[in-house]
Amino acid sequence: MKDRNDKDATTPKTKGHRDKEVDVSGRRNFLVGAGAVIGGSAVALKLTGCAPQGGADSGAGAAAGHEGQNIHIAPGQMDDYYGFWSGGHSGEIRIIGVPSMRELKRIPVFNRESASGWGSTDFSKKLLKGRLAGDTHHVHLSYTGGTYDGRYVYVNDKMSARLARVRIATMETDKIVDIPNAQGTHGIFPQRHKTGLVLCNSEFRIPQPNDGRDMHDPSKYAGTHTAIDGETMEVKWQVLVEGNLDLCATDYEGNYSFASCYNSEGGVTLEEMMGADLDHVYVFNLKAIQAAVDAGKTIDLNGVKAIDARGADSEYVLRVPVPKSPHGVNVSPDGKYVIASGKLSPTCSVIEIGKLADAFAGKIKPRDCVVAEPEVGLGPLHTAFDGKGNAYTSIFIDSVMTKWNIDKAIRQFKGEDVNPILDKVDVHYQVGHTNASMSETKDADGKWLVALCKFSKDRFLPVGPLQHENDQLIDMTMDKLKVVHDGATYPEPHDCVIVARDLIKTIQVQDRKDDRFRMYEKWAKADGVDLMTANKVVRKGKKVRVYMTSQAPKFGMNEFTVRPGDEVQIILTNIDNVADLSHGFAVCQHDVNMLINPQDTQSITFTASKTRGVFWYYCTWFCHALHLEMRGRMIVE
Ligand code: RUQ
Ligand code: CUA
Repeated sequence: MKDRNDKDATTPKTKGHRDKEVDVSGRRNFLVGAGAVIGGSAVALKLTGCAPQGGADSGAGAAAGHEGQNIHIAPGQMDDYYGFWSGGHSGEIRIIGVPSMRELKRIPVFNRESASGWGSTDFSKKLLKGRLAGDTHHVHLSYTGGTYDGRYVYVNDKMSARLARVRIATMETDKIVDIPNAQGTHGIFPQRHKTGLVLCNSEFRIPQPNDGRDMHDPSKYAGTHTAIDGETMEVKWQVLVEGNLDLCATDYEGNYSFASCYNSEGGVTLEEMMGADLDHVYVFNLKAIQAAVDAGKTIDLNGVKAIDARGADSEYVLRVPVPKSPHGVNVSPDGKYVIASGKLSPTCSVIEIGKLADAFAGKIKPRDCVVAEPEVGLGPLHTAFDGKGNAYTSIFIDSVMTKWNIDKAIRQFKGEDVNPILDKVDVHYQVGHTNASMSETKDADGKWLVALCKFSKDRFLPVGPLQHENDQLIDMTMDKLKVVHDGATYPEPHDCVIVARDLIKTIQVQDRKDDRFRMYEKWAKADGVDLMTANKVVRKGKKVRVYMTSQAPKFGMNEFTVRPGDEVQIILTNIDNVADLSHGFAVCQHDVNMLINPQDTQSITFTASKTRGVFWYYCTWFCHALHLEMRGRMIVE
């Protein structure tokens, strides 16, 4: 949705833009008027070019008598929540402390990362299969009983249609799976009663199979809704559909998964995608699909058991009509409603999950499951919840967060004269995703709301043509929403989840029982060495394995010798058994650098210099007063 041209056009001239007297009402009137004229058409998107809004304190004031929450985390104190942020086209995940909004860690996933050596180490190369770029949008944690169970984090790669998993104990990526028959894997969501399956949407339709057939006949293209086992990370089944599946959500019972779906026209250009008045929320009947898979009623699609559900509604897929191009789908914490945010329509569509069984049975029309359609503003994208019956929708074009009440919206839809809109607060600017503390669980607690703004414009010191995104923190405990913090962030977190800190348990020293160590132990056994003690060079022809230990402030070997052009594999075990005592291993002139945490083993393979000489290896993580002395020589002779 980001339009760089618009961004240029709206960069504030220089000063004056923080002045209170800047008139924002003119711009709002303009937008609202224009929106009314063009209705839900794509032209609305061009309106992202807006005048700068009010300054730092343009957020609505606190309700009288309630000061709101304290966001200041004093030195030595810790945050109440872990925020898991996707890193967008950086290909990573970030851990942010909430409410301080301090960045606590970056977890490399689909990217190459110099400090840790992710993308260079043998283990990460095995997972990445030579690809070093990714596009993460959606992070979700594994669930048990409707809330986070502290086992895993899952994240999508839109670029190469992959799903990755991070183990929470170590916050390290441990599996990456390719999703066949899919491009543009976008929305993902784990089952919430128990993960279980992780459902993955393909946003781009392709010929099925994509082997050169049907390339010039887009009417034959299809998208896929894929189920992956969150434990084994195996692809279990796929359902073929005709639409572009965007965001994903699951219910709390294990019955359904949901996908917003645009481009019901089946177009391949923007113009072609804008013809119809309606698009859909697709409802996937997981039990019916599983029964068909178990009964062998599937086709084989590149080795995947698939159901072709294109065309009409069936026992597998129901299409609930909603206004054109819905984007976010979010399920309320009470498990009752799916809320599809309108994007091109100024409304949210509220679908009552309890009515879906009747719609699948043909007793009511799919559209009868829509029980409310409140007007929330221009360009609604995503919705968060406070667990008290209120919804908070990010409004892209208006640059606001809208707080609204679900029950009131339903009553209004039935004809009652009530206004479901409770508050709007300006955010800066063009908010994409939003989420709230524990909002994606049954334990949504209504404390902190985050607006992930796509543009920051005038909010930070300028740093050249590429400006930061702006993650804004909002206190949601008062009647009025209040923006309390601006957080500059590197491109481009799409989504986040905010998790109560007591649900996250990590280890500080590697657990040698971890599966990852079996690989190194196998090699060591074959070479007759013990990883924890060995400092030894094992040569097989041109292949040289160097087993080494590290213990502050020394490597187990002061030098080792190889021959020009050898394939050298360093297998390094950090025998330090102390929290926060990590070492690094870098080799001069060889593009080699990796991290080895306490009690960890990592390995990296490279080609030794073709010419003879001395090449120092050294520790890259400050580990000891004698850290700079922690080094040795690779002698190539
Ligand atoms: S989707 S706003 Cu991946 Cu909304 Cu980005
Ligand atoms: Cu070991 Cu620095």
